[in-house]
Amino acid sequence: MTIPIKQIKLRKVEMKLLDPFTTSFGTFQERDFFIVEAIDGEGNIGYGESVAFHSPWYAEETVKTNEHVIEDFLIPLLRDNTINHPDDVYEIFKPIRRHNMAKAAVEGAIWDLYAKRKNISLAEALGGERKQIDVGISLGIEPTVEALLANVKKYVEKGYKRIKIKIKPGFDVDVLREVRKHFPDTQIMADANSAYTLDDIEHLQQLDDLNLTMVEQPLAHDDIVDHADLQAAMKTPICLDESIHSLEDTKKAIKLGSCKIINIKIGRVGGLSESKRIHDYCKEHGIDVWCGGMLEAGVGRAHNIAITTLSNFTLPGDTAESSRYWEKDIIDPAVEVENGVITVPDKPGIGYDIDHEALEKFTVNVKTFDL
Ligand code: OSB
Ligand code: MG
Repeated sequence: MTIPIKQIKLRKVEMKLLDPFTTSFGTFQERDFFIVEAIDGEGNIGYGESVAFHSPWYAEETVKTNEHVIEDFLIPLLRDNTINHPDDVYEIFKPIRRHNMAKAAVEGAIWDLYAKRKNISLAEALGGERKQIDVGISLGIEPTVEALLANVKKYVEKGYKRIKIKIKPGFDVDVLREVRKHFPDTQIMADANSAYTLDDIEHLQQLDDLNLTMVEQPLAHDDIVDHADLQAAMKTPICLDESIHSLEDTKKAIKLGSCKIINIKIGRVGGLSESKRIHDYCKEHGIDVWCGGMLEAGVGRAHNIAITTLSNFTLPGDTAESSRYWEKDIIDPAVEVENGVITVPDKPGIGYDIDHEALEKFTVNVKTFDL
């Protein structure tokens, strides 16, 4: 059965995080992105959210490249092809190299539309099993260790299952040692966002004394070779984020021994279908996965929740509750975390309604494309 998409809407949205979020490569507070609507003309609308940032710091894509690629390349490909199942979209977009976040935003809207037309939840459409998912939280670099400790305390008390701490040279081993001292029993991990090189091997080996669940992306964003050397020299499991863009990358990283864990971000790997393939491959090869975050608003957050219901998402992800990011989210209800757990919605599609009033308020422009 084909999915008859009549129209695509590209809605530019501008929001602002409640608090600035600092990583080794920069600080975020303004958050602009696109909400993609896939409309079937029978009253169903599927929603996707683009996750590229304003500047190409984390990855090469930006909000502007997402718009360019969606408008000028992906929508024309949708016009020229028939979609029988959302899995077809990845193949249809294949002539376009990379631009995974642009592709994932459109594919995500089509997955949501597909699930809504079948009257099933997106989680069920993806083959997810969990009704509840465990979540952790990612905490940014703070000006002082005291400020970070206060943040850790706040979210440990709220019940988050694992605390991720952003690190960079000069804010790393000593800081983590201090956090570990105050929180001896908490699942703690670190994320370096590519701030180190193999010259730092001895420095990074000190992390092995801190009982960290993993260290995420310590080395270059485009490396899987040096990570294999580092993993061989460390007890702490390495998790890859930036380096993994596809199932192919996943296979090579596992073959080389570059990591023991993979962070799956739907946008970074080009969509839900590829996320599912990476998940399945990792499951067969004994590699745990978890769902990363891109400071998403409600639509992207709902997609993250749906993919996390798959069985090999065994580690808590970065999908924190809406109120950790936004004064007002664009979905109703907002995402809520209770004792570190999100109850997966069972309504059709992404499972949350759009808060149209909030979405309208944050919308700066809408472009409509007939297919
Ligand atoms: O590396 O996972 C990352 C935020 C911005 C860019 C990269 C990353 C992050 C996070 C935050 O860690 C995850 C979230 O809370 O959405
Ligand atoms: Mg990361």
